[in-house]
Amino acid sequence: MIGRYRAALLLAGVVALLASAAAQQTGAFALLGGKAAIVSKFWAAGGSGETYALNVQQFTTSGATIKAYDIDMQHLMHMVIVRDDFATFAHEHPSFNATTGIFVQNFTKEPNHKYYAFADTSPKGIGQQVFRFTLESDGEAAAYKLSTAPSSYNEKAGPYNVLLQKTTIRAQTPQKLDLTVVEGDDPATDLVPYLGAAAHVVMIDISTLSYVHVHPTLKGQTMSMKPNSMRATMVAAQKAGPFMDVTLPALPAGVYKTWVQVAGGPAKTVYTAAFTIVAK
Ligand SMILES: [Cu+2]
Repeated sequence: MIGRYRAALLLAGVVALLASAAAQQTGAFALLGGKAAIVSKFWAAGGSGETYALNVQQFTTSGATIKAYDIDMQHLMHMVIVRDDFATFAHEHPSFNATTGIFVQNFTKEPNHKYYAFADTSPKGIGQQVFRFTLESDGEAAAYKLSTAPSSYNEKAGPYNVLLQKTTIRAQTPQKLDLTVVEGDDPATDLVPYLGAAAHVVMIDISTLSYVHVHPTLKGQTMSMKPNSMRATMVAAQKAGPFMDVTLPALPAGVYKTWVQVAGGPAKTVYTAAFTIVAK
């Protein structure tokens, strides 16, 4: 039982911490199915206007700064930043200072919204760790209504349409979904890998804010339509898609805001399609 005295001390400590420079946050572990093995700290330093430097520094459980990270998907850290209403999605790659062990990412927010930042790293010898932080709203947070209905299975991403096999799925069951990228009426022919994967899928549970990040794989090379041209597409090493499988882990029942990122076109531009997937 925590006595009144201890509670008061605790409160004083929290107040002191909040008052300290650039209020540090300890991240909440967010990787679905994973376990926290490190401690992750975050602070946002204000610059001009709505632009902030988002800092992350991570520690072993004994308090040593972690400076050795494995490269995952071509980067030391992936930072996903979503607005409180899940209407915006950013996938950034913070710069890393190997001397201090601090990652920094500049981010421009919109007023009257808070944001959730997910820092995804693989500390050497530990494996994947994802922590969530909150970038608070300056000014009163705007009211919003979250849609909890499954979205269309067909959503736009730049010049493409991304088609998921379905957006209502079974909870607590690993499953595979078809993912197809089309341009106009035809399967897209100019997709390229993005960060070493055919596509990237990030899902965030709107109530628990837990995080899932999976990489679709290319379907086998036997296609029912245009076999010759599709085969030609597949064998060229720098191509990706347009027919893929997304393998999902067993997901708790819930509503998942989902972003599918693909790259393509002459400039290898990255495009994002947003879905709402309901697991029940
Ligand atoms: Cu990815």
